[in-house]
Amino acid sequence: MSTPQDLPFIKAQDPVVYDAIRAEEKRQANGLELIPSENSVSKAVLEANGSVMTNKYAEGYPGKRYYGGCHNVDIVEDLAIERACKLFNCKYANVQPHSGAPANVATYFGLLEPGDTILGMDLSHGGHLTHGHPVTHITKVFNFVRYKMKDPDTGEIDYEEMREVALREKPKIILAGFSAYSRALDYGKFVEIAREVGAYAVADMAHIAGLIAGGAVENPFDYGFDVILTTTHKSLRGPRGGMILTREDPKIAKKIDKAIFPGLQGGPHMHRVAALAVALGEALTPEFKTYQKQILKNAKAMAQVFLDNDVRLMGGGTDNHLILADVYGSMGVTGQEAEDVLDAVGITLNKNSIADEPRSMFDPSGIRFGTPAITTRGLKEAEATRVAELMIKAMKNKDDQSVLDEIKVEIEGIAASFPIPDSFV
Ligand code: DSN
Repeated sequence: MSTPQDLPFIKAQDPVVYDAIRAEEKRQANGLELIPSENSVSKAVLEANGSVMTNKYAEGYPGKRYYGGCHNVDIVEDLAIERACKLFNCKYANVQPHSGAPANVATYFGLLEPGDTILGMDLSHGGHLTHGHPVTHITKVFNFVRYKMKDPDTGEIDYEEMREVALREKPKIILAGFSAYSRALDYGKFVEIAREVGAYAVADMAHIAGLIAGGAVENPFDYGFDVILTTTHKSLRGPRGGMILTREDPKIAKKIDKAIFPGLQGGPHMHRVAALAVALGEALTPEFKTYQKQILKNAKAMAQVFLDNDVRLMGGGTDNHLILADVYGSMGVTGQEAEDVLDAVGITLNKNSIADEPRSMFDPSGIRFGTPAITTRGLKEAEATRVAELMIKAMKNKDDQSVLDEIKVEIEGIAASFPIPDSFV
C-alpha cells in the first residue's frame, strides 16, 4: 500500500510547501501515470534521497576525494558502482552525473575533441535534444549528423544510409538511443559501422535502462558497445540522476571520470548516489526481472488496442515500454487535445511530434505513452488493455462531459485497486 511520507517538520515550518507535496502525492496516487520516462520509487529509495547525505561535499571519487569526512559517502558510491557493473555486465561505472543531459555532454567531451562529429538519431525520428538538436549549446562545440528511420510505419532504421553518412562524415561517436522510438535497434550494425569508421559505439539507453538491467531487452554491451549512458529514474526506477558505464577499456573509463569531475560537475549529489545504490540493489532482485518483462507485455497489450482501433503507431507497434500514436492523423484529435482530455480523466501522458511532423511542435499529431509506472502499480495485460480502451473512448468523446465523467470514475477505481507499492523487495 502507498503510505504517505512522514513530513512533520515541513508541515510545521512551511505549510505551502507541505500542501504542495501532499497534493502531488494525491495526484500520483489517484491518477494513472503513462509518461514513459516517469516511475514511482520505493520508500527505501525515497528515504535515501531525503537523507543527510545531501549535506556532504565529496568532489573526487571514492578513496580520492578533495574533502575530509567522506568515508560514509564512499561506501554508498562504491556500492552503486559495484551494483551497476553487475547489472549491466561491464567493468566501470560513473554514478555521479546529475542527470541524462550532463551524462551526454561529459561523454562527448571525454571521448572527443571540439569540432569532432557525432552521428545520432534525428530528433524528429525519435532522437533526443542532447543528440544534437540545434537549440542545444553542445552543437556549438561538436558537429552533429543524423540518421533516420527508413519507414516510420515499420520503424526500421536506414542502416545503409547510416553507413553512407558515417563513411562520408567520419564521426568519432555513433550514438544509439532515443526518447520517442519504440522498436529494437540492431546493435550489431551500429558496432559494425562504428568499427569500420573508427568511431566509439555509444548507447544512450535512458529510456530502456531498466529493461536492459532486467534482461527484458538486449544489452548493447553484448554487441561490443564501448559506452552506455543513461538516466536512472525512468524504467530503472531509481532516483533522478545519470550514469555512464564503460564496457571494459580502462582508458575510456578514465576519460569519462575526468570529464564528469573536474570537467563538468563539482560536488556529486551524494543523497542521490545513496538512493541509486538502493535502487540498483532492488534491480538485482528476481522481482525486478519479472517487473521488466511485464512492462513489455503491458505495452504490447496497449499497442494492440490502438491498432485494433485503426490508430497509426510509429514503428507499427512496440518492442519496448513506449508507444507513439498518430492520433491526429487517425482520429482527428491533436496531441494537445488528447493530452488535455486524458489529463481530465486522470491519465497523464505527453503530446509528441510524430516522424516528419506535419503540425507544430506545440500542438503536434501524436501522443507518447508508456507502461513503467502503471506496471510498478501491478497492472497486468487485462488492466493495461482496459486503460487503452478508455483512452480511445475519451479521445473519441472529448466533447461529451458525461462520458468523460464515467471514464474518470473508472480510472480512479483502477488507481485505487492498484496503489503505488511502498516496497518492491
Ligand atoms: N524528458 C525525457 C523524456 O521524457 O523522454 C528525456 O529527457
